[in-house]
Amino acid sequence: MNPKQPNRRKFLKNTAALAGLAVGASASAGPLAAAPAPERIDDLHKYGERSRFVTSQRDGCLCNPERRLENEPRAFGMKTPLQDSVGMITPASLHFIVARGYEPPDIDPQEHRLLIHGMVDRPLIFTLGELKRLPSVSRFHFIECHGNSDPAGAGGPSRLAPNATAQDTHGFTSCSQWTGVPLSLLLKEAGVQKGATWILAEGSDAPKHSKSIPLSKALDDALVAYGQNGEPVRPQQGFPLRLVVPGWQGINNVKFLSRIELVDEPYLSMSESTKYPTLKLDGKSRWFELQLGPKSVITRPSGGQHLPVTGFYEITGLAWSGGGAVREVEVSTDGGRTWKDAQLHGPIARKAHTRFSIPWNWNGEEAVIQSRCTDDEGVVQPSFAEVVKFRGQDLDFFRTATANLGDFNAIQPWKVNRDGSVQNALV
Ligand SMILES: Nc1nc2c(c(=O)[nH]1)N[C@H]1C(S)=C(S)[C@@H](COP(=O)(O)O)O[C@H]1N2
Ligand SMILES: [Mo]
Repeated sequence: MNPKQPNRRKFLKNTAALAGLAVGASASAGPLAAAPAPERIDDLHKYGERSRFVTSQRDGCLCNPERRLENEPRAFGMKTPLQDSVGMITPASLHFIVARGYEPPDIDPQEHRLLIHGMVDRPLIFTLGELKRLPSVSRFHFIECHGNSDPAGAGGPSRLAPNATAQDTHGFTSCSQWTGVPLSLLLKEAGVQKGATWILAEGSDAPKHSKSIPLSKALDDALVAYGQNGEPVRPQQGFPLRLVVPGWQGINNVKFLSRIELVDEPYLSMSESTKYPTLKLDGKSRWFELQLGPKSVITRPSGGQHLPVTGFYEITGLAWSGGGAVREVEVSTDGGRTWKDAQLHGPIARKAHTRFSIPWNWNGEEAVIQSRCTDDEGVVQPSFAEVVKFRGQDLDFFRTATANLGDFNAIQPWKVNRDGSVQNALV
């Protein structure tokens, strides 16, 4: 045994910050896999795949476990592994999925049509080819389910669990670059009639998911998207056409978009009433509060991760808001007593995920780390205590609620324990 070994180990520990750089550790490539078969190599040259060592994946849950109608499959949700994310874009394969229990329809884009009708001068039918001839825009936007990060209802148990990951707590948000035609352009072509105040957007999946959206929003920045991160929108995200309604609750972003009707009142269609837990006919629910508030979450270090040594770490995460661009993100490493400005990584796009980071030296003591987003409109992300107070609820309410409340945007604290483990510290 080499007597110098223990000292060397100690040295490594103490200079943990630069351990990866300072030592000429034996850089082994590890075991090599057998080369793929020639046909497989040809395929990979044509359409790539990620390394077999990268295993990050979506994770599933049943959003509403009880069936409400006969013959209705259970709605399902698959969450994005935010804890593994880098940058601001979600790869399409990892974009979260919320579906009414049905697999994406197998739509032939040649056959697909978009109908615009109702209170218009000229009802129009567009093929995909016709839409692609029109002037296009590409914009970064997040899509977030209003149930994301909600500790109430079905999301509760895993959301509140000490071992919850950022995927468990915040995985119902993703960000893509969407390419398509501004809806305002299509509506102008059709000629919106006086008196029309809402649109009803409908998809062509089995339950014909539909949603009423105020005309003002439709004319403002809604997008009829056929592209996602440089390729056609994926089936799980609404191939071949989806509505993108920037910064508003996910439910508005109708996938497999096939019909837009101009109407003079909201329709409260089946998917936006019976399937929409926020809307309960109890006289107290907040209807038509559609814009999502400022939110952020530290993705590294985050729940379930582990800090192997003391010393330097970059704290990094994502911030976003339906209120526009992210103006500022502050980070606290002392349980919210003091806050420091994090660095925002560009491009900082409106109603898009924004990556932030801040350097941190972990001294080995217990630490509670959290982030706080302020958006363009000056709205600041609230603490859990503030949300509870504002809504007139208590913690038990969150533990026992049977439905998501929605729009829960409280600050997410993670606790770093002395042994380097990181856990959910929301409650
Ligand atoms: N056609 C259709 N559009 C839909 C849905 C659906 O089930 N069918 N789910 C809605 C809900 S509730 C959300 S949160 C978003 C999720 O979009 P994603 O699955 O692309 O992440 O799509 C919305 N649009
Ligand atoms: Mo949703």
